[in-house]
Amino acid sequence: TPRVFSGVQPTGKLTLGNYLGAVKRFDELQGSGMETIYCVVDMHAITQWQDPAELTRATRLVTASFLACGLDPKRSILFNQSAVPGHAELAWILSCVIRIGWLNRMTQFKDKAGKNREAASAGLYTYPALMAADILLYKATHVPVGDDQKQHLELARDTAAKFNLDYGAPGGAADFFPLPEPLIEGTVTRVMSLRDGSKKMSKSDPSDMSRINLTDDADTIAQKIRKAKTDPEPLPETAEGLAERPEARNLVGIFAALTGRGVADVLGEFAGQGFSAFKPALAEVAVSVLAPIGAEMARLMDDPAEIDRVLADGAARARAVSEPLLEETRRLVGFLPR
Ligand code: AQP
Repeated sequence: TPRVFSGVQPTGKLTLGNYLGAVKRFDELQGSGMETIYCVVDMHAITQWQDPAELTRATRLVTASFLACGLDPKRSILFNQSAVPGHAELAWILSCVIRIGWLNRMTQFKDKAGKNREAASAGLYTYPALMAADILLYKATHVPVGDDQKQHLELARDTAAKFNLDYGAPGGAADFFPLPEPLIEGTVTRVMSLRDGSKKMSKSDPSDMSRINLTDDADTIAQKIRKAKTDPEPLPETAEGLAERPEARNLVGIFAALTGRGVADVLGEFAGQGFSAFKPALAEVAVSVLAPIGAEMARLMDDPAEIDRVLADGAARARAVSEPLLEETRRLVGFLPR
């Protein structure tokens, strides 16, 4: 059966980018006939130092946003990565399959490590091995991600193919790991910062004005949209008219994604109007989608024990799915049976 796996790091509050690029899609895939496994990837989060108490809280908060966005523990396996030790074990095996040259090409490492690469953690560098393990541990076939994760997913495919080659042959294991397909779909696959149309909206951006958080209240959302960077031109008639206007394109794309309308349709309504008319309309749409999600998250966060129970139950199911596959992987590598 086709199986979906994806994860989100508990490195802060989820943004509108995480929602439109990932979690909204996770929800839609629950009804697709594919098995769905969604993970709060706390082990990825510590590739850059996290305050421990904050990490604990953010792990519950991301789980609360999963639930508030419609992910259903009855229909999906929802768990946190560190509760299933197989992720770390398979990551080690795969880091011996992955070549250093592959890692050296990863643009996210270059972005996140900044100028002083020598001072970045080794975990930040080998992050793609853990990400490949996350997916292959379940033999997942489909991975919904935002556009920024495309390169890591290609590396996961290359890793699966090389493992199959290195450890395949006698016994017929040549296609032991399926090559996972990226699902990069939706009206906006990359939501950009509200302050800079060339940077993606990110939960770790130092400026809170650059993003809309799922927990922002109505006034904050309206204020952030009012202050969002734009240009002085009115909105164009067609999508081509947005090509050289990254900030305008971003806001129109967000409007379209939130309302489930096409960009052309949105421009049909707003062409010729300036941002003083468009921004209040966008704020209204954003508040109507996000306010109920924020309210439900707040309600769930009042009962952390219930969130922990959901995660523990999901982790037990994730272990049950992955353990036989991991045992087979150990056998292929030549480790003694347990
Ligand atoms: N701006 C975005 N537009 C569309 N999709 C996005 N995603 C993230 N930002 C955008 C998608 O959200 C999923 C979870 O991301 P992650 O938490 O694993 O880490 P990330 O990609 O590094 O996201 P952030 O928000 O930028 O976090 P930080 O600031 O901690 O690095 C992924 O599927 C991602 O594509």
